[in-house]
Amino acid sequence: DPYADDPVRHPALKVNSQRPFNAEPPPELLTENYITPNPIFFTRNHLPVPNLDPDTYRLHIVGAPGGQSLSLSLDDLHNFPKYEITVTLQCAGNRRSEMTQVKEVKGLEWRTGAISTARWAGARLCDVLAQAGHQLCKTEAHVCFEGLDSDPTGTAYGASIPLARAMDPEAEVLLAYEMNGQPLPRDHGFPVRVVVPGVVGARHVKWLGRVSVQPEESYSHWQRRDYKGFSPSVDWDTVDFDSAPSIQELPVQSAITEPRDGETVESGEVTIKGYAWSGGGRAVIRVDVSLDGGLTWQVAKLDGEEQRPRKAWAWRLWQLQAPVPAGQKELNIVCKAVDDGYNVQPDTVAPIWNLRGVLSNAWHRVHVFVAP
Ligand code: MTE
Ligand code: MO
Repeated sequence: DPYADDPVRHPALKVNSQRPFNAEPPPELLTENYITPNPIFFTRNHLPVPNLDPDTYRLHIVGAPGGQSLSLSLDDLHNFPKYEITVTLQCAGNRRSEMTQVKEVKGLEWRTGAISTARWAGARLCDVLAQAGHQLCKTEAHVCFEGLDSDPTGTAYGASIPLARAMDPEAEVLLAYEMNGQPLPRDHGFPVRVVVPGVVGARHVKWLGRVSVQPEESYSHWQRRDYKGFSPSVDWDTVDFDSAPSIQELPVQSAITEPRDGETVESGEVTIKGYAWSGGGRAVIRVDVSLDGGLTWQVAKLDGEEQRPRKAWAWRLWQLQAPVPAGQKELNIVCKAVDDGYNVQPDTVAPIWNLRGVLSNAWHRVHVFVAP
């Protein structure tokens, strides 16, 4: 069993798949803390977790023509200036289970928990690439990442991001060796992973082994044949993966974490909690909440760290305390977020349905009963 050596996991996690391990925290735990504690941070593995020795670990950086290739130990990486930033990571498949309700999709049944937030610390990718002789270039180029996890045929997990993002100091792409002040846990990429703020989880390659700069995107299955969006009309017989760009920045997202669907709430006052986040460093400027299925709206209070313009890498948690309208037996609670580009979430799932069930960001709806 190639998974026999996987680490022990926290019992509160809701497991979507045991081998490879995929799990999310229950919603009420997810928004209990602005920074997600490491043991309940959602986990998305495609392969067995490699067991890497930090003393012999080397990160290979392929040098630029005229530059030099680097073979970096963990100590070497610590010798680069250290940066620490708060970044929310979201899987492209977060909330996929709501797409399944419209029509079957291929993928893990994530509910609202394939998203978490941590303080990540490490070296900046741009500093490491510069040492290997890389510079911004006028022609198209991509930075390709390879993981040290691999399938029985030896194929490793891989992904890429545009060189322009990798070289931009303002984009703050990290080669992270710490998560919330601790060495990375094994499930989250020990000893080194990529953190690409504002970009879909799939590009944050864990157990990083190799970095190279190439004229084209990574040839990895997960870059080219997965993590792309399509029209609702496209099915598995007609899909042409080369026709769509790889997902990089994600659209604006929000979800209700309390109360839970089907719960009974007290009459009088109800407290509604959730999270909101947008890709590309776009800040969440507002979350609207409805108790009547979207007929009338109230503005929620945003909690969490203030955000830097164009560098809003982390989510906002939000809450609303609202009187339960007298005589109501049920509430149809809805939330929707707005980012600083005034991008909004679509109101329903059907028009954004896609065969892989990615980019599921319709208004989140929770139906509850009011105690008599
Ligand atoms: N990196 C490697 N090497 N192998 C993987 O399976 N999964 C990716 C990404 N990096 C993956 C990987 C996907 S799809 C996501 S959403 C994030 O890691 C999840 O990161 P987490 O498990 O730390 O939450
Ligand atoms: Mo993912």
